[in-house]
Amino acid sequence: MLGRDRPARRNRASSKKEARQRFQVHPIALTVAGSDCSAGAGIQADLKTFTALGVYGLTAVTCIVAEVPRKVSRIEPVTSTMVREQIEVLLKNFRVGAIKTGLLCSADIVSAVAQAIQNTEKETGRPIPLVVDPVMIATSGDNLLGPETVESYKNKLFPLATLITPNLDEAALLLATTIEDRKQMENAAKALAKEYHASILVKGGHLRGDNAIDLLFHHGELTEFSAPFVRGVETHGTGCTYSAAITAGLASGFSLEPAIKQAKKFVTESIARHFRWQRDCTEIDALNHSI
Ligand code: PXL
Repeated sequence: MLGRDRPARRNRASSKKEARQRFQVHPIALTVAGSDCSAGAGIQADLKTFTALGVYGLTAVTCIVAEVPRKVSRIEPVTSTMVREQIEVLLKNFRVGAIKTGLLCSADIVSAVAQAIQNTEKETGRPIPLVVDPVMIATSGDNLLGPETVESYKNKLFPLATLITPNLDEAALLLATTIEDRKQMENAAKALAKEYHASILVKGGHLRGDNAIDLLFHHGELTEFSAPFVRGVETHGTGCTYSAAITAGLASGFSLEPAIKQAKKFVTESIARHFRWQRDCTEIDALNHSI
C-alpha cells in the first residue's frame, strides 16, 4: 500500500508544482493606452510586443483612434471613470509585474490613471514598475494632446514613474527648449530626471545619423543604447513597441538596463523585418513584431 502510495503522492506534488508555474509565474504586463485601428501603434502594438517577448498582456483602453499610418482621422476618448475601473479591476485580480502608459488623450484620463495606480498600490502595499511613454506628438507630426493634458502628466503621472521615455520632440516640449544634438539630449535627460525623480530615456531616433542613439539617465549615470538606423521604412508605432518591450522586460524580472537593451534589439529587428503593402501607388509599412 505504502509503496504504491508514494509515487502517486510525488506525482501529485510535481503536477501541483507544474500548475503553480503555469498559472502563477508567467509574467504579466498591463498597457494603458489608445486603440490604433491600423494596429501599428497603441494597445495593438503593445499586445503584439508582450506576446512576442513571452509576457501575458492586459489592456486598459483610454481612447479609440481612427487612423492609418500617415493620418490620424478622429480620436474619441473613453470616460475617465471607465479607464479607472479597467485599471483597478485588473490590478486587484492579476499579479501585474509592470505597467506602461501610452496615449492618454485628456487631462482627466491622465489624472484617473495616476489615481487608479496610486490607490491600488496603497491597498496592496506593492509598488509596480511604471513606464510612462509620454505620447504627445505622433511620428506623423500630429499633436495628440492639448496643453492642460501635458500639465496633468507633469503634476500627476510623472511623479509615479519608474522610467519616462520621451522622443526628442516630447523632451523639447516638456522642457520648452530645442534639442538638436547629442549634448542637448544629455542635458535634457538630466534635467527631466532631476525634475521628476525618475529615470529618463531620451530617444534620439529623429536625429540624423548612421545610428539611432538613445540616452538613459538612471541613478546619476548616463548610458547609451545604439543600433544601426534602418532607413527607408515608415516607423509608425516604434515608440509604443519600444516602451512595451521595456515593460515586458521589467515584468519578466529584468532590471532597467537589460530591459532597455533587449527592447532596443527587439524594436530594431521589428523595423528591419517590416511588412510593406502597395495600393493605388502608395505604400503602407508596418513593424513586424513576430520573432
Ligand atoms: O505612435 C503614437 C501613438 C500611440 N497610440 C496611439 C496612436 C499613436 C499614433 O498615431 O494612435 C493609439
